[in-house]
Amino acid sequence: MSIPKLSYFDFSGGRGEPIRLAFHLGGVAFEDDRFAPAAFAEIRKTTPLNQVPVLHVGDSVVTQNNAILVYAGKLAGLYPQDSLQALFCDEVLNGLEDINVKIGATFGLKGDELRQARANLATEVLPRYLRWLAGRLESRGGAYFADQRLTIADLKALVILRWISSGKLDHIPADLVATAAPSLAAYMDRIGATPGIVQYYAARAGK
Ligand SMILES: N[C@@H](CCC(=O)N[C@@H](CS)C(=O)NCC(=O)O)C(=O)O
Repeated sequence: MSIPKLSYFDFSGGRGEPIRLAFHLGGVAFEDDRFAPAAFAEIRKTTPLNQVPVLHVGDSVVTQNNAILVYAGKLAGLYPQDSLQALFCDEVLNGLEDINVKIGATFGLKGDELRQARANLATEVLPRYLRWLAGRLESRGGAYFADQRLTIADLKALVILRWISSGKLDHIPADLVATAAPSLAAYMDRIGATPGIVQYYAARAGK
């Protein structure tokens, strides 16, 4: 079978990025098919649900980023083999996906509508999820979300926490993670300092 091909936007974030990180960290060969956001209107016409990411594997074109991420995590050795630890990992993946959906629902809004929707995210919705994540992390020992080691849950958490903290989301304060869940901010910095992750972004700098 040929190597899997992941099609996603050419930026270092979003639903495709944890999948890229998992393949990279696991040394799994894959085709990193990136396209400019401006090309999405055309590319989406070719995908099963008019969405990305999609993974081309064998004769199949597979949708749903968490399912693809679990597959990548299994190939990369970054997904728990123990069923209970896998459950803990999946719970965090799906909670994080809720965050993607809730922030995504505010894209396209403008003016006061955007301000209000983002204020609701910043004051209620995101702090609730961030505190929940911090609680989960603490209950698993404080270092990782599952399996007492780096898993795909940590990769997805890193990507989303960095996004929330980027200052690029209008009306979402860049210090939201630090103020709502300080332990999660420290966790984000620690996971981000994982040598393979640092090396990945160093290699991507300037591309
Ligand atoms: N349920 C899908 C959602 C994928 C999704 O919404 N992707 C965004 C880009 S990150 C997209 O393609 N949006 C266009 C649309 O939904 O029309 C998944 O989990 O992968």
